[in-house]
Amino acid sequence: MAFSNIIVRRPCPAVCDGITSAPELGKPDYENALRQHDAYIQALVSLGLEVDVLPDAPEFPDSCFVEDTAVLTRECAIIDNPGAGTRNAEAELMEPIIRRYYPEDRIEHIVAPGTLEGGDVMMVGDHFYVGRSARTNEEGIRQFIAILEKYGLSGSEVPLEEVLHLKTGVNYLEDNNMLVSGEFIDKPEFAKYNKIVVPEEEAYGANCIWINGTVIVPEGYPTVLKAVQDLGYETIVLDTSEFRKIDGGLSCLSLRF
Ligand code: CIR
Repeated sequence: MAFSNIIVRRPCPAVCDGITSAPELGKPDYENALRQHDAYIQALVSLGLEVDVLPDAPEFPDSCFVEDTAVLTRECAIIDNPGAGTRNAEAELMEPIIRRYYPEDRIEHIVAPGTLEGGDVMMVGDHFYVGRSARTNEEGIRQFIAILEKYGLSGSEVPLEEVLHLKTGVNYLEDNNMLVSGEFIDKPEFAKYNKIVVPEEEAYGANCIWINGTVIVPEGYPTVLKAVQDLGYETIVLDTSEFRKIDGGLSCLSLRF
């Protein structure tokens, strides 16, 4: 598997008012968020990817987290119905962009009362794990799996208890390697993978992204970085501290396909 395209959206000034479960971390600094986003784009360009940089969407504080708006598979694009009220219309905003890349008959939708956010979807080859969370409900998962099956893909539900999105705590690095933290360490559905256990104090570091053999790791998580390097991956370290303040991480900032 290889990615050739990435879609990102520039953070808007209102990013400072993004949804957060950790107000004690303070509000993001907009200028610094832009610098961190610049570095993210540069890293992706350095990996040879075509990066589609969308302009900021000032009316949506969390709109730089494009991952939640759609799930892009090798067979079809699924436009999400985000469960967060203030984020719901971000999916509509993204749809015309996605239509540039997928033919009309390969565009699918999650519709009410179903909700689903892409942060809850983890791709492992042709199988997609979907977290049942505060943002992604049972009906959204039912619709999602039915769409996947129409295209010869498969999906299964993973109930979440603690974290915001599935990929907040578990991420697949290809080659059977999976970074797991917290509630995901002992989940039976992940027993068959080579699990790299992320220590509690580095939990945020579980949100790494694999891009064509290179793993991008957030700055400040040395145990995670070493574990990923020990697996033989090339690594790029990026500072995402401004996005962390509003529960965002490396995967949330892009759609990769
Ligand atoms: C939110 O609460 O929706 C944003 N502040 C963070 C979204 C993170 N996205 C992701 O994990 N895919």
